[in-house]
Amino acid sequence: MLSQSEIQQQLNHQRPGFALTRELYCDPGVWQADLDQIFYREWLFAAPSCELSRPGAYVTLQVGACPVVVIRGKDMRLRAFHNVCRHRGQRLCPKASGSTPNLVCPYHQWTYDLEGRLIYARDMGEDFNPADYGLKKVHCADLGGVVYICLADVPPPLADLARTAASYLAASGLQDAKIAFQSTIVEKGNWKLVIENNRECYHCGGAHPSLCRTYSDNPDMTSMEGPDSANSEILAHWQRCEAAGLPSRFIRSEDYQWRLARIPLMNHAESFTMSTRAAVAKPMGTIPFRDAGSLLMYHYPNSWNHFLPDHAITFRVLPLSPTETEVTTSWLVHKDAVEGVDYDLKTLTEVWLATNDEDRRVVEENQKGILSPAYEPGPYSVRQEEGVIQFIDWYLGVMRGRLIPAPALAA
Ligand code: 3BY
Ligand code: FES
Ligand code: FE
Repeated sequence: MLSQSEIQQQLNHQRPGFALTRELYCDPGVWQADLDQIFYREWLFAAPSCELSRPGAYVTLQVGACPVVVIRGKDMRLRAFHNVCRHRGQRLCPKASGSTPNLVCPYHQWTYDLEGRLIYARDMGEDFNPADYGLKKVHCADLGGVVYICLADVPPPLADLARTAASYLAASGLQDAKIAFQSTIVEKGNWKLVIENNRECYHCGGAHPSLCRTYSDNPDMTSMEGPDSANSEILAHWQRCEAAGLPSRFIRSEDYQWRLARIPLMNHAESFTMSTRAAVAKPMGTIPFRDAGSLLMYHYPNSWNHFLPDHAITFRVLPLSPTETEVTTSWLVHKDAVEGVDYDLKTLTEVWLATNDEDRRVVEENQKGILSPAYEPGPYSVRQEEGVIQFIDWYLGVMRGRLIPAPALAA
């Protein structure tokens, strides 16, 4: 396990434009540093807000050592708490999601209301003050239909992303959505390999036969890397969409931590289906044409999303160990869409279920190769893997900035 200064050395000697060293992908010390410096400090995607539409609805997630619960209050506000009982530390909600009038600890039934206040604790004596034992708060924000949490005491600024997401997501109907299907898989690979894999389509032609029916693997056609890489077809798409009131142009944060862009699918495909037609008859939101393509949104370190006229797909990435990562995918449809009438679940989910499984295999094989003593970091393709280069630059920038070497003692 690398020490802090060995990690700094690895970060500082990283060759620009090349994949990371084996240690930076799979050393347990680096994994802990990734948790400490990134996952415990950055805003993380937790759930689509429609999963929490009613008071008492909750979702849980495990961020490194921290179990977290996000829950809708009676006042309709979303709150997040450490999912840890203030009595003897039991994990409060063991389920991935559910609905409850109060949070009742399964161990000795200490009971908290939806605002995190302790409202019941049996036989704790005269001096016991329940107000001293409320749940510990975690920052929580709903960015126009996607809920983020942050474990830091002082979270990084969110205003730019919040403003942009609110305007880009407004037409996607996320407030009037429901979860049609959810899948959670474990990929036996480091979380950075999962994100890297998502940030390029160099592998798509070889790995994703069903996705490639609708999603172009030509980097110019997906404008992954910036507005300047957009070709005339994308520019025309943006013009058409924006004239119809849909913000679409590529927009990102200065440090590349997040990006939104609405890209056309191939040959006016409507959705990620085998037929290329919409999967859901009842559209989401107010997008005025069926071939508006996919609004792509990524946010490092743990999410990418596709918002389409007929459905949306959110992806949540959580590191489980140096070489294991959980990926939860949610398919959202209009809340009034009826399965079997407005949509068929297989048609809706088959392309991304297959794509996720294909990506899982790619990531697992990548991890296996990197664990070999023969592994040597190779160069990224600037044309095909610019998105990966940007992610790695973001990662290195954050880690180098935060793992600052201890200053020498003043003489
Ligand atoms: O989900 C994405 O963002 C796309 C689809 C395939 C690879 N990736 C670039
Ligand atoms: Fe929760 Fe005892 S640990 S009530
Ligand atoms: Fe892929």
